[in-house]
Amino acid sequence: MAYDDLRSFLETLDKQGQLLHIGEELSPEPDLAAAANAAGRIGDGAPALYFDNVRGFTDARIAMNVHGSWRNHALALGLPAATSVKDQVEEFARRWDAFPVAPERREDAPWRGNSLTGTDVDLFAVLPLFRLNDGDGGFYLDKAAVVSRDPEDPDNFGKQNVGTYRIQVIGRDRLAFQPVPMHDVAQHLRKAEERDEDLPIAITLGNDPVMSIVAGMPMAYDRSEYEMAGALRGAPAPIATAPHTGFDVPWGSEVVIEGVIEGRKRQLEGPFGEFTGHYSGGRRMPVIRVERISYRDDPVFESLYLGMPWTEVDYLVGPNTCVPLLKQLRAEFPEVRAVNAMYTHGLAVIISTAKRYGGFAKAVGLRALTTPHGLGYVSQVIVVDEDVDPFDLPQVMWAMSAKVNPADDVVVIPNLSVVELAPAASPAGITSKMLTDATTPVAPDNRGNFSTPAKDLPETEEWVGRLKSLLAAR
Ligand SMILES: [Mn+2]
Repeated sequence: MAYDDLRSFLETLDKQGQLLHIGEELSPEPDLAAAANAAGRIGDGAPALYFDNVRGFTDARIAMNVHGSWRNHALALGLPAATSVKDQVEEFARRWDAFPVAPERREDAPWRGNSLTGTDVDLFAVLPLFRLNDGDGGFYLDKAAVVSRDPEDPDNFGKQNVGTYRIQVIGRDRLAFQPVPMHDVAQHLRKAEERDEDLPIAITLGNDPVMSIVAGMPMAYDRSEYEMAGALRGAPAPIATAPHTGFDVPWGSEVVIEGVIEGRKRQLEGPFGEFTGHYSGGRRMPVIRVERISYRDDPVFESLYLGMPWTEVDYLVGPNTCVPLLKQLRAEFPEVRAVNAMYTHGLAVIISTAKRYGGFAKAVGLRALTTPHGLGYVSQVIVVDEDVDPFDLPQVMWAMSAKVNPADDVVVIPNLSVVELAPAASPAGITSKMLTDATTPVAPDNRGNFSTPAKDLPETEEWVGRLKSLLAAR
């Protein structure tokens, strides 16, 4: 089942009991964010939240926590709600192989129905804005799919990027924008600024659930997120031409905001409670001038609470970070079995791999640091044997405790790149990185006294079944 817009997905969530409509009158602050924060504290079955009675807003519809549980993430991929995390990641990896699936261009985008242009542009007239964490410096758009093109190669569909970045509303027609240097939009902006140009941009809000997943996915620079969305949906992604920029944007968006990043201009942005569980302070960031807003009738404003994990953002970017790392590593090392990059957007990553020869596991771990995602995130890598499930943390801790001789198996490399938001980096954007080889050494690496592994008995699996049926029959 492929959803063409947010609304059709919300209907399915509702039918599946995975959407909670809160109709009682609430305050925009702190109720909306506190409710979404609480959704992350009630367990893995948490529903999406839908609000339409918010004090001070006469006409607001707000959706939060749409991807904020494994049940909702499964439904977003068109899988049964009860699908396990492991099976969701495996199915995601299987669908990846269908890339590229060409998008389907449609003419009748519903957001063409309403627009504000020129001096009528007013973000506050369209969006029911509210703050998320109590130390935030303002209102944020934190779940947008942002479209930009390579100014040196604007007709290249693959280099057109769709990404999620943090965006602060700083005026009726002004936004501050954070392009992390490792992300594709930063390359677009750098090229535009080198040419002394503004960078046109389209910010789409309230998208179909797979679009939100691919917009946060670490893909190679020239790979199209729309073609990946088609692979994950199992159906071409519906796109339409944005009226002001001419960019390809999702057909089903609730709101499409178009304008330019003003070249060589910076303005204070922040603070903002981040996915790291810490605020990032105010910094000078690029500024967007909004020139047109298009929106559907009765637009739904989608937002996402983030802060101390786990919150919606961790569900949203968990599998979409694991699978690209797995595929990028396997392209050179087919021995790689699984990658768990679920922790703080992959600042820490666990990889399981078979080994060809002594030293091989360290090579796999080092390669993870130089994948597109590794350059900006992967700071700690733990490599485990092929029979350790990296998603099973007791097994990982067994490998850490039994297989590691710290002097030989822990490698620290100083002064590598990381997102400026990483709290432990020093200076911001620079960090040392640690590789822990928690695999059993193989020849010619003859270190340790590992002798024969004590594996589960051959009869154990049969006994698991027998014990389960004996228990069920009690
Ligand atoms: Mn891209």
